[in-house]
Formats: sequence, C-alpha cells, structure tokens
Amino acid sequence: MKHSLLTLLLASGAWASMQAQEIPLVNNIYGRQNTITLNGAWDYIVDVQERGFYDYRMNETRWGFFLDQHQKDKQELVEYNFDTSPKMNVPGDWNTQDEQLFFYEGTVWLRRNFDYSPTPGKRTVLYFGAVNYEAIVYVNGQKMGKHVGGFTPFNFDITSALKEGKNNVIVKVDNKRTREQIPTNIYDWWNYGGITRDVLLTEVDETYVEDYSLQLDKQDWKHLTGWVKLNNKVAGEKVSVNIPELKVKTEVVTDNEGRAEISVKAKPTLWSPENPKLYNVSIARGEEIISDEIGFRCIETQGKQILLNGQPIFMRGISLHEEAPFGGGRTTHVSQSRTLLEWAKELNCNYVRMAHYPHSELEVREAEKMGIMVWDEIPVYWTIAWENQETYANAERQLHDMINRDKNRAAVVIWSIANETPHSDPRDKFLSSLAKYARTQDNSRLISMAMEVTSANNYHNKLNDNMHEYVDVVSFNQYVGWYRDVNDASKMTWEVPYNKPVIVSEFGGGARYGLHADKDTRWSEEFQENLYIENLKMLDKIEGLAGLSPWILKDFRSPARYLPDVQDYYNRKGLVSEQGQKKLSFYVMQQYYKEKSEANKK
Ligand code: GCB
Repeated sequence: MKHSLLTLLLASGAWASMQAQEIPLVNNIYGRQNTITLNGAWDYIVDVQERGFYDYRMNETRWGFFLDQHQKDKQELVEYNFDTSPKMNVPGDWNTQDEQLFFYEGTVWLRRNFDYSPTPGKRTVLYFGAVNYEAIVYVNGQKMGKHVGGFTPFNFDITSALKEGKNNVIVKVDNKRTREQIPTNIYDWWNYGGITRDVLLTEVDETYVEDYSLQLDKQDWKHLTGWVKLNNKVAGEKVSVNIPELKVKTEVVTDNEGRAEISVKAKPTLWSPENPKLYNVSIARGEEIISDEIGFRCIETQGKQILLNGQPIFMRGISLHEEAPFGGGRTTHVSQSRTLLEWAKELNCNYVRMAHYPHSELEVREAEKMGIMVWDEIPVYWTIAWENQETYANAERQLHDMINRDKNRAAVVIWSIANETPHSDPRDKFLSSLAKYARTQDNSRLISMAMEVTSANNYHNKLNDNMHEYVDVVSFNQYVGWYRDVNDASKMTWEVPYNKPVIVSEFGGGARYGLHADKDTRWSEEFQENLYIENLKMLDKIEGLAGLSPWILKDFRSPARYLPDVQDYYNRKGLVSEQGQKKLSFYVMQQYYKEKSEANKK
C-alpha cells in the first residue's frame, strides 16, 4: 500500500496536532448561539486489547480504528466495521446499555457520523460534558487530542478537520482504573465508562467571549463585580453586560490581555433556598450573545457559624451520587437529576453534597433553580499516589475545571478537595497545595474536605488533622452504628478543637428496603432507623455543628458490595432504595430537618 506524505501525516496525528487542539473551556455552552447536539445513537466497538490503537509491537498505530476504514475491494483486509457494529446512546454509560459490559473496564471506540456545513469565517468547537475516564478524540481521522479525568467538560477547536457534508467523530474511551489516577484504583462506586454527558458542537467567531464571571461583591452588596475574557489577547473589544430586571446595562472594553473588569451598581434580591432568585443575564460582543441565569448571594463563616447573606444557616444536607433515580446507571438527563433533588427537597434539605466527583453542570443548575445549596467535590478519594507529581497535576486540573465551570453558580457554596484521606506528610503537602490553589481560583466560596476522625480514645473523638488550617469548614465522616456498635453512640463525645463551623459530611448505615425485623437485625429498615435516631442525638451535641450530609440519598451501585440477596452490588445506605422507595430512616431525617428548619427561622 502506498501513502502520500499528507496521508501519513494525517494518520500519524502529527498534522492534526499542528492544527487542532484542546482549547480552554468555552464556558456556559448551554447559553451559546449556534449550538447543535451530537447526542444520540453512536456505533461502538469493544476493544479489549486496544488493537485499534496499538500495533502488535505496542506502538500507537497509524492505521487505527479512528480511520474508520471500509473495505474498498473484495480482497482488502479490514477487521472492524463501525457501520455494522452495535449502537449505544450518548450520553450514557456502557455498563447499563450492554449486558456484556456490566463489569467492563477498558477501551470502547464510539463513532458518530454527522452532516455539517461549516460557516465561513467561523470556528467550530466540539464539546464533551464528560467522558469517563480517558478520551482520545478524532475528527475525520485526525487526532484532536486526549483528555484525562472522568467528570469535567473539555472541548477542541475542530475547524481544520471539518469538511462540507459528511463528517465523523470517533472517540476512544478508556475507563481502566490505575493507581496513579484521580480517583485511584479503589473506590466505593461504579466505574461507569463511556461518554456520559452531552456532546455539542458550537460555532464561534475567530475572537469570542471565552469566559466570564459575575457575582455579588462580598464587601458591598449593592455592587456586582466580575470580568469577561476573550479567547484571544485582543484589546479594544466592546462587551456589554445586561441584566434587564436590575436595569443593569454596562459596556466594558478589553485590555491587551483580552480581558475586562466588570463593576456595576445593582441591588439584587439575594439568592437563598427560600427564594432562589436568578436573573437573566446576557453578555454580548457585537452579534455574539451568551445568555445565563445568575443568582447573587454571600456565603462566609464567622467563628463556628456559616452565614448565608449574613444570617446563620444550618446546612440541612444529604449526600448523593450522580446515578439515575430508578435502577442504576449514570444520570443522563436533567429530569433524572430533578427527581433526585425533589427527594432531597421532600427530606426538607436546603443543601446537597454532590459526592465524590463533579456532577453534571445541568444537575448543579437544577439544584440552583430549586433553592438547594451545593457542595462540589473532586475525586481525591482514599489513598491517592500523593508523591506522584502527575497525579497532583491531574487533581489540580480537575479542581480547576470544576471551579471554572461552576464559578457563576450561586448554589455552589463549598469546594471540597478530598474525601477520607489517610494522614501523612506527602498527603498534607498535596492537599494543602490543592487548597491554596482553590483560593487562587475563587475567593468567594468556602473550602472544605471530608476528613476522618483518628482519635486514640475510644469514646472521646477529637478531630486532629493538619489540614484544619487550610479549610473554612471542618467536615468529617463517621460511622458509629455501622462500622462500630450503635450502642456506643450515647457514650461518644466529639471535640473539634478549631474555631470553624463543623459539617458531618457522612454518617449512616445500610438497609434493604422492605426488610423488616427488630432494630438489632442488620440490614433491616428498623436497624437503619435506629442508627439514624441514635446518631442524630449524638451529633446534635457537637459544638459548632453547622450542617449534615448523611450517607446517602439513594442506594447506589458499587462493585465492592457483594452480599447476595441483600446488596447485589448496591451500597444499601440509601434513605431510599434504588427504585425510589422510602425507607423508615427517610422519615427520621425528614422530621429532624423540619425541626432544624423551624429553629433556623426563629
Ligand atoms: C465512606 C465513603 C463513601 C462510602 C461509605 C460507605 O466513608 O466516603 O464513599 O460509600 O463510606 O458506605 O462505606
């Protein structure tokens, strides 16, 4: 077979890397004009040995599946065919769409053909809401780049690879777990593989508004501050910011960096769970208009209190995974998120902990509309490879991408940088760097992490974690009643020796919905109900208790929960079952939060 230099360059990806690239996030993709979806049925090929990527010497092949070859004559050998391969829905995980892939961790190739007519003078951006875990993206056989990290959005400028008419996107998705990744190789949730969030195409000008920030000035609540940023360092571009309901109409002009500061007088009604007021905001640069809905509020701490808009607030929370409400599988539509959040509302929550990784932007926005505060978290979970610099860089990138995506969401009040990490010097160095980094990205929210209690005294639990000085809210997980005897609860005392608010970020225990027995029988609803009653009595005594997020709203899939007929690969600590049936403990929390909410009003 003979190949021209151009074909070789194209196939090797060298040409592509000169042309296309991952670009900074075109933020608020949902509020942009000229956006089309590539969601829908994608063809897929399961590639256990990654033979569509490596040759038989384990070198990256030029002749991989990304070329989407078709047999040209009856003699030609082509050992794959997307056209005749099965299809799966995008967004969607593969584990729940193909029985054979239930436990699969590895590579799957996905292809989507689409007709397109590029607009002259515009650039086309290909956006992925999330791909778990590693994605290598090709357009018409050209490599656009690779993205690592399963829960944050990314995008490529694909203009140079597009053609008039028929085009394709091929993504190599790999969800193999490894020790050095974030999360690492063990964790208590399902490693759903695939293109799990929206795939969108949007057209932008050569120079466009890449990003913006707008929020209430912490010092002066009659002021809104922020900035806009162009993708190019172009000075003198006029960008207008309009909030009709507040009669705000201002024009800013970019500097040599392509940036402009925003500072306007306004007296917004402040966002709160009781009144989740959002304003229509438009950011316009000539013909380019970006629409958003933004709320304004102030979150801060004072001693052991959390203040929302200057008032002490008790965070009536619940933890949740991003898993579909009826049965398992990644949440793929905002209506599913809404169902989960409605259960949280019914529980009298004003707050959710979105564990243990950034949930979809649409879920965060839905919470915001419903008046639910959000704890956003990155998957620095358990025993990370603390001393590996690439691992740190990966964690920092995920933190950056989460903050960058959600910085205009009033609902998000806490950035969490870790969960249950074992104490050591390398860990302290890693986490303190992350916390400092978070502050450089956003100084208007609270920083926390779910710590562990490692007290030597059996009944007196004193929190002792060097990371206390880096956080605004001290949070910890504890499992009295599940990983130790429930009768210990009444004997336990808790001490958090830091002058900071305390959130108990997890407590709970398992029950199989419909299993009824006495309160001493593990897995019964009565056992879980009693565990909740005893825990609430115990936790209520913690000085400076400012919130709770019990573990967890709904039973969720986990490969580490084996017990047949009871767990069946579900972690059963939900207050509702995987089918949405409420367990007895749901009503215990509901009543407790009702009382807290009434007390908060006084
Ligand atoms: C924890 C983890 C959470 C687990 C939970 C459990 O402490 O943070 O991810 O699912 O315990 O059920 O054991």
